[in-house]
Amino acid sequence: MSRIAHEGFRSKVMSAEEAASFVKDGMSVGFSGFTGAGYPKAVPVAIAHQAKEAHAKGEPFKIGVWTGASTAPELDGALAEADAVEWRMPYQSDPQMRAKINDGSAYYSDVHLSHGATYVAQGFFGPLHVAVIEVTAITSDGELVPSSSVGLNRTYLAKAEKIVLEVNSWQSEDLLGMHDVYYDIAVLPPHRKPIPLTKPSDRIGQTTLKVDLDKVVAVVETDASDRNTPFKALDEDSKAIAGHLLDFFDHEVKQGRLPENLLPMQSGVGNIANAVLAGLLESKYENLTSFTEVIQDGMIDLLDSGKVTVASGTAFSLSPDAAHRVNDNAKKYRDLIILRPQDVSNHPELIRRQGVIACNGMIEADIYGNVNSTHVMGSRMQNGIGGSGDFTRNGYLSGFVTPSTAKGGAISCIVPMVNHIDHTEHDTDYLITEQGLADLRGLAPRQRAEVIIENCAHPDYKEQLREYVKLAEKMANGRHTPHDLSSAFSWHVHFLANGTMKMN
Ligand code: 0RQ
Repeated sequence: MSRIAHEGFRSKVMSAEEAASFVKDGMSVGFSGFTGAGYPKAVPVAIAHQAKEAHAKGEPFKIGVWTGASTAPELDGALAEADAVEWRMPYQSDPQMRAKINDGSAYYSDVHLSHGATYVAQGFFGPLHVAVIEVTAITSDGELVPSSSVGLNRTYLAKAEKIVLEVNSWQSEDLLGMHDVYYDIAVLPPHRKPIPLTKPSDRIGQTTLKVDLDKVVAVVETDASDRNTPFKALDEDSKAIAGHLLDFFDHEVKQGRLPENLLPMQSGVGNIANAVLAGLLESKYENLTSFTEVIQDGMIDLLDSGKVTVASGTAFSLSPDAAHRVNDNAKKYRDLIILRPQDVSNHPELIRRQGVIACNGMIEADIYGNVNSTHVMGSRMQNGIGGSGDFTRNGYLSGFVTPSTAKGGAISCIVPMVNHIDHTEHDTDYLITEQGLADLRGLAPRQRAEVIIENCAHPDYKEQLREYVKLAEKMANGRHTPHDLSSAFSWHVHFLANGTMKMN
């Protein structure tokens, strides 16, 4: 049976190539898609093709690419490869898009994920010419059943001048009922009201997205799976990191600072974050809840085991196996998982009210607890800040996890001064590497340096860090946060020149 139950939309069905022709050089396009889920599969590829044809004729063709977060080769990859991206926001992780950002041919604005909706609605980024949104189905009363991510779709549908819909029959029809699209948040300041959500299981909106049929210029039918990148197998380091976090939870429960079933958990993207969830599966904790943005494999296992009773997010980010499991059993998961717009899943008010425990990956931290989540050696963008700032700034207990070294030990992930700051010392409650955990709460900078070096740094770099601290204390113009400004970045400089941060 057709997924398009409304004649008004059926009459607009056309090919991806015809739909792509509504996108012209210089336009801004809002695409659905969040961490490899729910992105349009056909129209972006057709836009990329159009760009290549224009370039072959010597004509310009570049667009603004606005998404929910990272997408997939068929969207970020195809548009980057066709050199069709003028400006992009927000979080991305595609290797081809990353290459264009880092060679300077695409501009990238790395905004917090919770901010995007208001910025778009207020027109901070200029007009939105076209929205290209994947949906699971169109109902008989002309509303849209979202697919495997919600992201910024509510905002893009409301703001765009023209709308292209991709109806993807690969997505399970049983997704209907999983989503919670809250519309009152779309009211702009000064008219906003408190958001009536006090726990992850609360439903405060509707299950479908509204759309103005008059703005819909094309409907394209697709049948392709989400990107689905497998996670790396759990290694000893990630198991050790998960172990340290669980010990920390045990301690906090014993102190009466966390309840027996903890507080709603947020866990970030990436392999280590997924490993932390796997650690929880083996733990004694029961009746856990999650208020997060991405639902990874580890969370599905926790829901299957009954250890987590409900997970609230904005998107899936699953391996092929887990994606099939969720798709085949969407009827069961729609009672356990709630997907919301990202300005709700990442809302500071809700994170603070619920006391969310935030745990995210990082690139590096410095001896004082400042954290770099985004940049490699000062200038190269890795992925973006994503929602890590939303959760870290507002969490009840906020921290970061990483192996203590990268690139086979040539890089220390604990450095004298981070090469870029995404999260300041004021927001970092704990840091964890496979070496151990640094509980930074209540510590002054010099006390933090000692705990971070002794508990988190790799043995190969401990002495070098201690030497830096001694030098900093000698050279600094103050004793609060001592730095030797002339050598604070010497570790990064040494790596760029010699391929290692080891000085001796
Ligand atoms: O490089 O890809 O060349 O091998 O960085 O590192 O160890 O695979 O780590 O997958 O857990 O991702 C911070 C990127 C960690 C992620 C980051 C190199 C390393 C490797 C990736 P290769 P790993 P993970 C909510 C939360 C920001 C957004 C966020 C991220 C690559 O967690 O994007 O938290 N976070 N959102 O070799 C140089 C160092 C390095 C380093 C690692 N110190 N220096 N390179 N690498 N440490 C979800 C969303 O917002 C959507």
